[in-house]
Amino acid sequence: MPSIIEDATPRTNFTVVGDVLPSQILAGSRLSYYIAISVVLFCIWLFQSDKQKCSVSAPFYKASRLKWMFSADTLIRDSYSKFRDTVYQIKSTEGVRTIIPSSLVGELKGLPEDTLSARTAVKEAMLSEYTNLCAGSHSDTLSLLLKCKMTGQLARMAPQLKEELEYILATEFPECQEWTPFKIQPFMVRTIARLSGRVFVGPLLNRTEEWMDVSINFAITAFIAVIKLQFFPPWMRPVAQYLVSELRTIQRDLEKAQNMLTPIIEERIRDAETPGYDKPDDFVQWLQDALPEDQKTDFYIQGKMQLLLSAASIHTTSNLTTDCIYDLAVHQDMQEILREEVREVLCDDEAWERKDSMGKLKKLDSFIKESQRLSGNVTSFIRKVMRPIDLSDGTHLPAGTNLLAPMAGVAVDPRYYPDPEVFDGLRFWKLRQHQRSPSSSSSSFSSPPAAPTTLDEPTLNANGRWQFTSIGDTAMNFGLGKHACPGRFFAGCEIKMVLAYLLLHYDIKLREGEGRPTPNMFMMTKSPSMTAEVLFRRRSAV
Ligand code: HEM
Ligand SMILES: *[C@@H]1O[C@H](CO)[C@@H](O)[C@H](O)[C@H]1NC(C)=O
Ligand SMILES: *[C@@H]1O[C@H](CO)[C@@H](O)[C@H](O)[C@H]1NC(C)=O
Ligand SMILES: CC(=O)N[C@H]1CO[C@H](CO)[C@@H](O)[C@@H]1O
Repeated sequence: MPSIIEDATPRTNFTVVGDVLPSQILAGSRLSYYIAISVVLFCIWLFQSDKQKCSVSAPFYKASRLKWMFSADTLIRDSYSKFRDTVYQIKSTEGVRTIIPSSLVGELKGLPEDTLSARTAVKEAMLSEYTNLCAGSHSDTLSLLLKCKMTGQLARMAPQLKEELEYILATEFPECQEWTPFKIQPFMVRTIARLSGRVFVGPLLNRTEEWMDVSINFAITAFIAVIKLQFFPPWMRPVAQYLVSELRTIQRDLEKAQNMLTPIIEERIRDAETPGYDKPDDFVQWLQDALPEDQKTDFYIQGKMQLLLSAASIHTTSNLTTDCIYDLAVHQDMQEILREEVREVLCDDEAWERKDSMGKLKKLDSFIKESQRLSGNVTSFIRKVMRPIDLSDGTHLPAGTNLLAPMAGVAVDPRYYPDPEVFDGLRFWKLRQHQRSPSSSSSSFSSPPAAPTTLDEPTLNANGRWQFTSIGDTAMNFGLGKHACPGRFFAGCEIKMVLAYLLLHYDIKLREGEGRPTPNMFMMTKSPSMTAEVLFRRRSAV
């Protein structure tokens, strides 16, 4: 089994409050010394008074820091059901957060960066001054390349992705002649890292364990570094950073990435001079072509952008794929429904490569979106107010206000999603059918929700708003507005491929008597169980 992942992924189940400092955060040398210091700091931190003055004229929802740390999803749900369409505030571990309801987020999503900044908010959340996790002026290049180069050409990548998928299944997935229990989460991380790696760094590094290792672990190391730093009050961080060994690991990883990429880029620059040279088609090359002349040989920045790209894409995508597997295991009936669709659309090898194939998997698309609705992140739309904003309900947001949207609440608001607690894999598929032919309204869904949903993608067709990749004021899993996730089309494509392939070849079920694996909740990040096993059995007839 993939030992790298096993060792590197945080294994702690962050549900026991007594075990407040995840053991993993303390791992390493000088353990007992570290524990002592951390416990003292944690107590100071837990009980320190919030001197921050709040100049937003909105009510507060009272909750302890512990609640924010370990059960942010219930915190957001409960507070949302109390305030709903009103702006309210919560004290988070890093100060006050102002929560913007769906009914008002529409007024904000179009505002420019110098008024409402996504970059500053993310930079601060990642404590970039210490972690160095920020692409700076290159962020826009990154988004632009994903939007232009990647999204438009997904079909072209399909054969490579499928090849890679077959390879990893052959080498790292159990035989499964009989029902075989398998820990799917670590496998998904490696699968997605491999598929993405093929498109990010191309075939040269695709199967190098060292690259897999760095690209997977960079995000995890960064996450731990940020959490450790957050335990120290801001004034202590300039000194405290020397206690956080992960910060040095981040630097080492950046150097590793640089060293691995350098020979490849150098070779390409040399080859480019040969007439008739056929440029490779991957992110390394797109970036090469996009960078200004004087940065084409800046291998450090190119390595860094690769790692930031991996950090933004691997765990987000693999976590959702894992959640989909858990949901498939619970909802046995959906497997045959989806398999039927997959068989129809992907009837032969060429179909996998056809431009519109993935788009035709509408039931699967709906299933993935439904999984995401219930398992997705707790909050979204992380923004910082740079210039004062007045909302139409009279709320004044002064500069410096930190915003969040209460996604975990919106996702189960019956006004937007009827029977919100029910997992209905075909929920969005039905909505799409409904929109296309209003006359043949299905009984299970007769009144379209009054959600003020708007589309940011002008190219989407009429039923586009219920697609996995559609975003709107009540569907914020990929954010909203100009900074919405530019990788979501690729993510959708990858997830569909993996699920389609697994559905065709395997039956999936939970262990006898077990329910759906419970998610982990830690610091606003909700993620699927890392240790749960699901049973797979190879299907004789595809
Ligand atoms: C299921 C998988 C994914 C989820 C849930 C997800 C979610 C998000 C969210 C919530 C944001 C912030 C948007 C905002 O604040 O408005 C974001 C930004 C971003 N995502 Fe994703 N993402 C996923 C996959 C990917 C993939 C596969 C890539 C790359 C290929 C990617 C690249 C990015 C980048 C570069 C940004 C920053 C955009 C900007 O600031 O302009 N993401 N993503
Ligand atoms: C969920 O939110 C947290 C905090 O805002 C963020 O660090 C994490 O990357 C998000 N995860 C996904 C899947 O978007
Ligand atoms: C994905 O899941 C892993 C393991 O459950 C977790 O450590 C990580 O924070 C999650 N990442 C995101 C972006 O949700
Ligand atoms: C270095 C390496 O193993 N590269 C491989 C990347 O993937 C392609 C096809 O999947 C292989 O042909 C390469 O050998």
